[in-house]
Amino acid sequence: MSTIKLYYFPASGAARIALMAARLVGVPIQLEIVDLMKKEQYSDAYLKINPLHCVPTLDDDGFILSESRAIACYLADKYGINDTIYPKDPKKRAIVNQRLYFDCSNLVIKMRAICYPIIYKGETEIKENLRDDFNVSLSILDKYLENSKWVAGEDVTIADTTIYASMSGIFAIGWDLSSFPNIQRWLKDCSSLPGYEENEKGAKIFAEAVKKNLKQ
Ligand SMILES: N[C@@H](CCC(=O)N[C@@H](CS)C(=O)NCC(=O)O)C(=O)O
Repeated sequence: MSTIKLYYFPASGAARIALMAARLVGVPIQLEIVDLMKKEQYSDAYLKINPLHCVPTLDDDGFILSESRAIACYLADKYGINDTIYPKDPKKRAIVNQRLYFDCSNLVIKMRAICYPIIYKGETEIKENLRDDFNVSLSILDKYLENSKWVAGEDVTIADTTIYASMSGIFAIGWDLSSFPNIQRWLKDCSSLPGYEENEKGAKIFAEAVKKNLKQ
């Protein structure tokens, strides 16, 4: 098999979605760091492979793919050795897809609304309405986990690695999860996922970038 490259930056939750999917699938990848702090995503070479100038981007022997969740699905489809992490059964797969879309269209939007103004725009506190809004989304995630071990059923799937990678940055700032017992239980289970430690490193960098700008 030729080398699969993943253009990556540790603090990026999106990049860690792709990384954790690769670790879950068990396919070897070579990480190519794109330093967002140095604006390397705007280099001519990178813009050629990803005009959206963001990480992650996958290069599988010349097949170029961006969008973290699309990368996760592709890796599971192409290299997954079992049928559970991204099921072929249409209904099971639909639930995994629903969770992936819930992550990108809801959880991440609300997480970014809180964190990005603090990291990039001089905001120094978490606005109450944004906190409440994010907690509403977390209550939905908690509900999904009420009757199942993992976010899309009894088996671990790429929906778990995705939501975990997405949310671990904001959780690492010390988000109050006391009202979400099922999320707390799931987070403990996530510590056994492949790629967990690598993800944690990046999540901590992200959380530090938020915390250093927050008023004490
Ligand atoms: N929907 C995309 C989002 C990717 C994204 O926004 N990546 C950010 C880091 S989390 C980035 O590279 N930003 C740099 C830029 O947009 O210039 C995905 O999930 O892959």
